[in-house]
Amino acid sequence: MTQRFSFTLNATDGKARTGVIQTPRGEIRTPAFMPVGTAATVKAMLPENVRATGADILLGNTYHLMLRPTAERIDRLGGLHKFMNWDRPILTDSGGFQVMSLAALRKLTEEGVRFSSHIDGSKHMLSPERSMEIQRLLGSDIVMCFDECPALPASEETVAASMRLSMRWAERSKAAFGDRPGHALFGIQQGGVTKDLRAESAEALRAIGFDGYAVGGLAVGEGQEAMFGVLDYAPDMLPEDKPRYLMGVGKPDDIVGAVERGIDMMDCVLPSRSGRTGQAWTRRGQVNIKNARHMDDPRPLDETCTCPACRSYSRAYLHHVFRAGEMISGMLLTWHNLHYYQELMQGLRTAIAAGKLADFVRDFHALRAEGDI
Ligand code: PRF
Ligand code: ZN
Repeated sequence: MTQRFSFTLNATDGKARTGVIQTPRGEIRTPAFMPVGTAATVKAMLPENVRATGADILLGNTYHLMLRPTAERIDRLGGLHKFMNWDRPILTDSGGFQVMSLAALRKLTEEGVRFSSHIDGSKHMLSPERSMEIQRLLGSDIVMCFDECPALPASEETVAASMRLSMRWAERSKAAFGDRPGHALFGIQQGGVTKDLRAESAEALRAIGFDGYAVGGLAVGEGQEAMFGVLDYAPDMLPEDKPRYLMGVGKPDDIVGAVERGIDMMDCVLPSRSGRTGQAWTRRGQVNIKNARHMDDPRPLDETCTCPACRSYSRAYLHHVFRAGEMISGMLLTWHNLHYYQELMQGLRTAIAAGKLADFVRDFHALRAEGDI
């Protein structure tokens, strides 16, 4: 029999958890970081190189792919995995969040959202039913419910009305998704920074029943302290035996704080995007390779890192190719950043399994406090 979708918890340390999500396309070790492959590519990286950094799963986007090259075309070409040459699991976001941040002329109704493409102005519609259809055509392994995520700060009435709409859409998403063995559907909790609304949302999602549960609506302008405030209680409201996914987070210290609070999965454009703008992330924090202090520096970005950028190139070279606008700059820094993120996740998994997360987190913060040298 084919492997179905399942989640096994192997160990906990405080609220932190480590385990494995089994899918027909392979295992996802948790806590997991998912590199973002919005347009059917993790920018500047070959899929085999993304895998070499330690990624078990990628994230793809309904919004971008429905506009270009379209979900129907990807389906005719054999699905997203074949199209982009990545045969491991793919999670797809449902589109609502991206419509609200990228599309022009959005019109939101109970039915869904009508919008104009940010690429060519053409008119489109997304609804729970259409989002489920697109994610099915793409061949997504983990499908996200269609939701709406208000930017913060917003009034409590606005957040409550939006959350309740998302919960009605969650029910429609589940009905439209149907029964698809080996594929998972995740619900998305909303409710901003209001505990009662988070509880109401979690209750609504649990009543519908999902294969996993996301904490949505965070990292949208509230700041780390407020986000951690919500994460102090929100994951506990979700079923213990299902994966918990924090959407769109974050910086390395956000990731560590989220894992300490019981989050199992995360995604963020940060390591890939900042690699293309000359920002590197290391054990000692952020390094701006554009800075003139690197111009004559023969040392690697991080002497303990085993990525190709650190094994074979100096800071002086990385600085030079960035300044010269050479494509290898984005390639090397993206590779380093994704390698660093995956090494951080492996460190967290190992520490949780050993019951030594507190020591790991102390060392993580201590080295960053020293800064780049
Ligand atoms: N909902 C969806 N995608 C998202 C978010 C959300 O709330 C966020 C919030 N950080 C990022 N991506 N569907
Ligand atoms: Zn490196």
